[in-house]
Amino acid sequence: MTLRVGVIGTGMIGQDHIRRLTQVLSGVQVVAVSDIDRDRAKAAAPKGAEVFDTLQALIRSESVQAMVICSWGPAHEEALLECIAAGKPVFCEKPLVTTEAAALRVMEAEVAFGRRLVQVGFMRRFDADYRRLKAVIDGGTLGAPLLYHSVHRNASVPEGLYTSDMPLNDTLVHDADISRWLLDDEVTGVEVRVPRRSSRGKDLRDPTVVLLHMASGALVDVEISVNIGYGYDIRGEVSCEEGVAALPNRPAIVISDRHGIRQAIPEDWRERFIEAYDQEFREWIVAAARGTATGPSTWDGYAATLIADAALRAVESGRLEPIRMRGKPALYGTPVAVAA
Ligand code: NAD
Ligand code: ISE
Repeated sequence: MTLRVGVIGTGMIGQDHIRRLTQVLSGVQVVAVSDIDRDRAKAAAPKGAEVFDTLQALIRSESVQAMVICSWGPAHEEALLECIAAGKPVFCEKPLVTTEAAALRVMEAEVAFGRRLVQVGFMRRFDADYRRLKAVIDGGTLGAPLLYHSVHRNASVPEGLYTSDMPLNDTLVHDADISRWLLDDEVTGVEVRVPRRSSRGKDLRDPTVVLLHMASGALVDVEISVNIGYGYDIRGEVSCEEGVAALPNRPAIVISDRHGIRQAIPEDWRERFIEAYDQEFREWIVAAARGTATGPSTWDGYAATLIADAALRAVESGRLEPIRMRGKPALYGTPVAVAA
């Protein structure tokens, strides 16, 4: 069976996902697209796909069985609620939504529907290296995780489009999600420090250092640098009671020349996580064909939104900002225990 998919938002990642859905993966076909910029949607539409003027018409179309949302974060809620009302499985790029109230509305709609329909685009959970790192921690041979160091460096971000709050509500959400998933833990509070600013970022608050306080008592420090210049550099190291486990450097050709011995660094997220995005969609297609969703859930999107909100409060207050999550609905599995 071929899953017939509609895509909303045909910008940078929308186009990349259309490429993988049409040229890389099997069992799936992009039959419809939509973007507030109609010309962009037209240019991105694969051969034979219909271009819709409104997301409502696209989502309700009988030719569409499942949806992929790649519009800007503030536009996600409207599309998600339409998908849930239509009972259609939906892959939604991160962030799930941009406010706590919106996250709760989406969660309430999905819980009322009674089955998981939403998968959030936290692709690191599908990356082979992160999966191996998690297997080591879960295996228990290194003892309890105490500290996690997460480094998230972008070569650059689009000037004008990427605003000062985005290191915390757009970029940090990946580190927040991977920390919760790797440590099987929840975040209970957030601190933020802003060191000397990089002159490369002009008015941006860049870099930032974020400290996530976990329910178990473990601590996570995150470096967010979004104008590092040299490439897309993602690192992670977990310090446990009996040892340390770290993500490997990405395998790459080693060049030896008159400048020394070098390995290439990925240019951006498309290159670094190319296999992870492919795998997240492979797993999404299997679940969506069964009328449901797997992997990062609305609950995980809600948690990331609360963490981003707390980080934005913390950067203003200079204090530890607490996070209070709602009770976890049964639809999303077992709650995490909080340390006494
Ligand atoms: P982009 O600006 O290149 O593209 C967004 C597109 O959405 C634009 O074409 C815009 O016209 C369209 N759009 C906006 N509002 C819309 C609406 N209401 N209806 C229809 N179309 C609408 O941005 P991007 O970099 O492609 O990012 C899109 C989303 O993907 C964001 O949520 C971003 O955080 C996420 N993203 C995720 C990753 C990742 O690593 N998982 C990487 C990049 C972007
Ligand atoms: C972008 O939206 C992503 O999700 C990338 O993975 C991240 O590295 C980047 O900072 C975000 O802007």
